[in-house]
Amino acid sequence: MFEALSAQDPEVYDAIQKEVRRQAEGLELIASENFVSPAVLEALGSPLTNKYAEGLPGKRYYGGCQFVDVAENLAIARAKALFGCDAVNVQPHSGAQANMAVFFSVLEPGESFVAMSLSEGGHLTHGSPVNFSGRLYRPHHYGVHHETHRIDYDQVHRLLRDVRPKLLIAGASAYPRIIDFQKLAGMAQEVGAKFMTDIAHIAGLVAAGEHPSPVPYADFVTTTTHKTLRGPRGGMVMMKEAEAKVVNSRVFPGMQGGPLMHVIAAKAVAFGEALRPEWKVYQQQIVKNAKAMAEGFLSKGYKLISGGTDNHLVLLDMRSKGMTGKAAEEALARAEITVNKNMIPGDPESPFVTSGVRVGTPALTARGMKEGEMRTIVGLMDRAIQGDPKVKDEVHEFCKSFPLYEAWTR
Ligand code: DSN
Repeated sequence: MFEALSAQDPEVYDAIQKEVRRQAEGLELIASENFVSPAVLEALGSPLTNKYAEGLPGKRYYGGCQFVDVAENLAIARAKALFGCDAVNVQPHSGAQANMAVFFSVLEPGESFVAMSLSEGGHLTHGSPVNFSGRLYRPHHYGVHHETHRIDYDQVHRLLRDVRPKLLIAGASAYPRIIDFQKLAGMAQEVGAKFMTDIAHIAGLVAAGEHPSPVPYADFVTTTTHKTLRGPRGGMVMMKEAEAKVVNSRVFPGMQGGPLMHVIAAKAVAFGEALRPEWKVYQQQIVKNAKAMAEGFLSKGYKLISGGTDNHLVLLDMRSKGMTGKAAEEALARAEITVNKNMIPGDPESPFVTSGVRVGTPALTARGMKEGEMRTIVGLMDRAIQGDPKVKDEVHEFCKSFPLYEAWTR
């Protein structure tokens, strides 16, 4: 692996080698990350990166697209089979761009929409003032009940009736519970708003039937392809057939130039993997592992936002250990356990400090770890948080039993 690169560019080669070793020797608990298969990596590293293919399969602005058309048609067909959607655009370079394509399709600048607040578990592209969604449009945010930490559906209903927006968005980046998409769709319909769900975090669970699907209820379902879905970095928009023409034109030429055909081929490979029976077992194990982790933390006296989890992530309230999210993230990093500090509902700290830590199980589960390993990892994390310097060596030793990307470090 990497013969040409190591000979030609030792500096970049060295950075890649160190990153691959970091991924293999440490414990990855960032809830939005995962480890793709060697087949996905091969498609990503293929000469399809060379091809310009503006337009859609069969209707391109450049010649020579007959083989990238095959790859994109496979990605489209497999996405439809996986999620049961009417139509899909697999070209968005990222989840943010998938969301942008929907904003551009539904709203004019200055118009209102309703979405979950980032500080309560939502996402940057759902109306943060520092993001295009908050700068170009007028967001009205709902949150969670501060005792139960469940979405405040009554607040959503009130906001929709007061604002009467053209768009309701559901979806989160730090919400450990099931989202009732059907209920939200009914509320959107009542006020004549289009309904978009951003399932980036839970897409793999949705595809495997481990979280109720929004596809029957939503006009648009956006996602990234690299989180629980375990594909290459990227995004896509699923939609009702009636929305497809406008969304496709907002992706290109509205927002992007040439699609990344090597990434689209890798999306097709990942969707192919997700259509296999073992995929469901993997997604079920992600949820079992998150529940085992939640129980482990509860037994060690940690407070959890909402008291537990239904999905792939757990949100720890570090105030229960007298620590900030930042201090906990740093203590875990010293043991090569990677997490991210995270705002919790009603957080008194700034986003740079926070009171929470978000942990997720998709990447650990992709390495073959199960509930027993989750209990061991919680023990290691608890000791690392308390500053035990011996944990780092134990993490390295533990990870040797779950090899990762060995061919990439030879
Ligand atoms: N950055 C992603 C996450 O960690 O949830 C969302 O885009």
